[in-house]
Amino acid sequence: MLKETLTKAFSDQVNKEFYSSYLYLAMSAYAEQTGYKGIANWFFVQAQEEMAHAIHMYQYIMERGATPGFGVIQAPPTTFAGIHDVFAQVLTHEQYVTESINAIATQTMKENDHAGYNFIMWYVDEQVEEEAGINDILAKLSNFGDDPGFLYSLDNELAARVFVNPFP
Ligand code: OFO
Repeated sequence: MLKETLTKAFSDQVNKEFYSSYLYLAMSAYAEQTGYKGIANWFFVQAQEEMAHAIHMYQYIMERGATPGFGVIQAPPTTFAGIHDVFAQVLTHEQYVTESINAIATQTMKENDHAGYNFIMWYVDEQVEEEAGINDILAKLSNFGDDPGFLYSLDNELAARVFVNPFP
């Protein structure tokens, strides 16, 4: 059975994953309302992924015989200072999530919970991928973000993203 301390850590993380989903939905709405339908799609897919993370982690707590804790999910910001600002805020948020996931990994090691460690390592890798993807978009925005032609092609590129359930 998952220890109480780890149950709390995993439950808090479930809340953060739900918040991430909510944040990306707000970003999707902003992008759509400012005319970037492809970027809105990218955020919508991201919101679905975060929801999948939350549910996956919730199910893991249950599978380990523990009772998940529930809390308030904070309201996300809804106004942004442009597309570059949105992605800059995504990076800051994902760095915060990475720290949180790493702290859980450390805690599972300290508490000798090998199964929990194994579970959370998927998320450690996932955060590396997520940060790399955002850094890539941010680098392009820094280099070419003032060019409307680039923003048009970025919007088209991000329109192609499709949700694939990471835990089928
Ligand atoms: Fe759940 O991966 Fe980002 O936050």
